[in-house]
Amino acid sequence: MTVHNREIASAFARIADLLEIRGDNPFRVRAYREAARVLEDMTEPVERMVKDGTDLTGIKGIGKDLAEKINAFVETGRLDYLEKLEAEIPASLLELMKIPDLGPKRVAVIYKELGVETVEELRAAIEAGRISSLKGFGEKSEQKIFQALSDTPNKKIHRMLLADVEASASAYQKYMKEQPGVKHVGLAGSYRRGKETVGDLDILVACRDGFEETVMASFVRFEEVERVLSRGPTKSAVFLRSALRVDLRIVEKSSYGAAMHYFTGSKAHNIAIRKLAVRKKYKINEYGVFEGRKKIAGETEAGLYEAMGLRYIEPELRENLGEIEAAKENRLPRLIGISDIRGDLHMHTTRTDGRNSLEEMAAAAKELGYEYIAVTEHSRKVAMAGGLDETRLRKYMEVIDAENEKVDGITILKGIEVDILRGGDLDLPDSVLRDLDIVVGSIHYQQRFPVRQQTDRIIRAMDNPHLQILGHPTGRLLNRREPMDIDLERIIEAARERGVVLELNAQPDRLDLPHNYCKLAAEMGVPIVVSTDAHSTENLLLMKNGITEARRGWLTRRDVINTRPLAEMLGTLRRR
Ligand code: DGT
Ligand code: CA
Ligand code: CA
Ligand code: ZN
Repeated sequence: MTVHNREIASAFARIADLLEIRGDNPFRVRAYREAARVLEDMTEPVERMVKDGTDLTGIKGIGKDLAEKINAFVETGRLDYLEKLEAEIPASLLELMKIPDLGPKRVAVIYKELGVETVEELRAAIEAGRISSLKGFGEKSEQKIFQALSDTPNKKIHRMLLADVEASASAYQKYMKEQPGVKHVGLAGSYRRGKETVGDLDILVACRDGFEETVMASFVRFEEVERVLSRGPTKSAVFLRSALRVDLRIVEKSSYGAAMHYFTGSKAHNIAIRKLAVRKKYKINEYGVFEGRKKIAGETEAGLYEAMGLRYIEPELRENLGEIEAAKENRLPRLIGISDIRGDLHMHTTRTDGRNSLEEMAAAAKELGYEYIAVTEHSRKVAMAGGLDETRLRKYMEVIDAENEKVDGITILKGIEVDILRGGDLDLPDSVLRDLDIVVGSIHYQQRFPVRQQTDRIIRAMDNPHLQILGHPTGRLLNRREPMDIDLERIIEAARERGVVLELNAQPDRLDLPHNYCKLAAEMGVPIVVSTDAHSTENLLLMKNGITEARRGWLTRRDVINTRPLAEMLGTLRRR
């Protein structure tokens, strides 16, 4: 049996939640939560470290006690401690914790005082007026909880995709900028860090003195606001019709940089920066950096990093995954940007399940300033999407050749997204794959094989010299489907040996390869291609989302093949 880092991380996160509900020592709660975060981002399989006898306390955030728990988990597949907590505390309380306005502490109170364990019981307790009489609750919060329950009737409350937040976020920013007296409007939090999903949106405003009240009034009047959750002189929160929660804070102009830094986070990055400040005998908070009583930075973020003796750290890197050390030693990567991109190597057209024709896709790509695109339809196995068999593919290749003759200023490459079959064979014969410019191989079926079988299947597919790019390598769909059970380190190594390029699929619910493995791939010398998998001309713009994930993976222009001119790009693909 394999135990994945992800599973250990979620066990630890669960322990943290349960301990918090129980009202346990906050340091212990934090230790579990931090360990969960570290494990989630780690690419080296902890299971293997355990089997190799590596001392786990060498991992950041893992002490002796947690190391023992990991060892036990890997060996037995279970955690006595977690089971003990689960026996003690009903699992439904963890669901209650996700309701806005109900953190672990309040859930604990409701549970202990009223015996409420489920959403239904909570609703009944509210209707009986029993919540408002509890200490620390009151009528206002009872109403809020009730409202939250009606907004999210029994459905799981989950984080929104970054791409689904973008339109509201920029509209809100633009709107706030237009208000009288406003000097700066910044979007902070996980949104600014480009995290794949966001819990809530954090907005900061700096305004002229005396305008605070009107700024606040404007904030809650934004047209997309459905409900005001709280309103204070410098801090308010609203709920948009899209179900996005937005926090606003008004800050002093002289502290705007420090506040942007603090509220951009991540929390782990902030804590690490604060530790560094303590070592320098400084104090740092959302108002600035202080040496004794003297404020030495705070108006700008750049100034703050400078005062800390660090190079400026891009928001996408602020996860406390080595960026502070790198900034200290002046070895931060020069992150890739959207303007580095010269082409897109994965897209579909009306020939299968795309919404726009070949001509339209080519024209739109040209409009974006691209040098080349590859049209990569599905192969026959993906019948739902009208996948092509050899005959239809050959016909389409002729159509593409003809189109290429017609259009100027952009090269259309003939490609395929060939399905990787259950045993690792490709869904089309080598005789036709050989005649294509770009062969992307992806798995679309049988995604639930055991780890060994799934990993072998993918490596077997890469053994075919015609497979040049491995498409959406983990198969994850954010909020909907877990990644496949695969040994990605082995796959990346196999890709390196064979000269296979890994795709970072830019679809907002894929972002696959995930950023931590992009980083690993680059470190192992395996190139990445950022592709949109566009099914329409507008979809070509998703490149931006892929680039954000690439930046979170520390990638530079050099690590990504579609930043290169056509001939050079083709030269980086494996020879067949
Ligand atoms: P989210 O909203 O769950 O997607 O994630 P964030 O990172 O946007 O988190 P949020 O909205 O709770 O807080 C925004 C930022 O404020 C966070 O990234 C770092 C900072 N922050 C919040 N709470 C703490 C804290 O307890 N300690 C420190 N050092 N920073 C905090
Ligand atoms: Ca947030
Ligand atoms: Ca927030
Ligand atoms: Zn696909």
